[in-house]
Amino acid sequence: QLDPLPPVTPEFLSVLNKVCEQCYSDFAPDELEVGVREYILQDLEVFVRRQFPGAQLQLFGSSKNGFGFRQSDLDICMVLEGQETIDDINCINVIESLARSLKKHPGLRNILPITTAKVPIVKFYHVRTGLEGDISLYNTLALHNTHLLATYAAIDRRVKILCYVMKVFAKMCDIGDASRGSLSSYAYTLMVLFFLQQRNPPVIPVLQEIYDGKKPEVLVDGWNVYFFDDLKPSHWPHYGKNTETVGELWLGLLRFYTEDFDFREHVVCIRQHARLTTFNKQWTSKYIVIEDPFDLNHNLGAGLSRKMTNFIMKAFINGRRVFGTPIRYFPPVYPSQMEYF
Ligand code: 3AT
Ligand code: MG
Repeated sequence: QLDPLPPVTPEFLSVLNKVCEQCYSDFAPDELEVGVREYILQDLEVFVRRQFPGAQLQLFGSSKNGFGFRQSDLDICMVLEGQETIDDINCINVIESLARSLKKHPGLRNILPITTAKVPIVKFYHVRTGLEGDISLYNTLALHNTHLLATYAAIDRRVKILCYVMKVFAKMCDIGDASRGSLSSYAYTLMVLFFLQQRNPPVIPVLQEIYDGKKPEVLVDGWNVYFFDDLKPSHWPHYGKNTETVGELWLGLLRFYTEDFDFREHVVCIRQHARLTTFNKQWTSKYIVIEDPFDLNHNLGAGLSRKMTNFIMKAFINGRRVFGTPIRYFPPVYPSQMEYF
């Protein structure tokens, strides 16, 4: 049972909006930092090519999707020229030999190959910048979902700000670390995008549903990664119709996931506007179900325990109360764990 919220005044909404805007300006990296990431990538590529002559390195994740923080990790994908895919055994071999080679790089420390994970990686620490990073192999779907997120981020400034606010909220509530049993940043970003698609009028379209005639098919690892990536007002009838502020949308999001969205029944699914049910997907045993936009067999909530699910839902319920109850404006103070960024 949720407590009723007091009526929101225009003054309060303006405070809420300031808090959201401030959160974005406090954490968004500037152009210099973006350049540093590219520089590290180039340097690593040159180094790695001494052992793997055809190696190509690409950044993905939050270094590229528009929702990066100053201290976000460097997610790097490596492919070998002229080689389309890699099998599991070779993947582990390459990861191990890549790790041995990176240990000789003077600018890196804490080289650690992780070959038991679903996606094998080599982790590293870049001494001069203090950034952590990992290199995975042929993580092609992740490159495509990064591009999808970046395209949504470019449609409307509010998308970007809300995704930042959501990530900060998740880290502050300790519900944003998949390696510790909660959900990844990627999962929370999908929740924000889904909310913005379902808002009335919608803030963003469903890019995977915009095409003329038959849906184009672009297959990667057996999945269709097509989406419309050059949105103009003429492509979407709702363009510019939603004029809510970021503050209104943030409170709207917390209310949506605590008051309206029925987790038992529905799937968080950004690839179609029509509601997809947990029954359709045969995913009824989980309470939080988030479908990957390309790998349709992948539920990002699959690894959540019942306890963690409750913990996450409680964070949203508290968030609704805290952000839905008027207070005077004060600059946000982030707890010490925010040094993570
Ligand atoms: P941070 O700023 O690093 O927290 P991020 O978006 O970079 O946010 P991660 O570093 O956790 O998030 O993940 C890097 C990318 O890997 C993001 C997404 O393209 C892909 N990815 C992460 N988790 C999943 C997942 N469970 N399923 C599919 N792709 C994923
Ligand atoms: Mg990352």
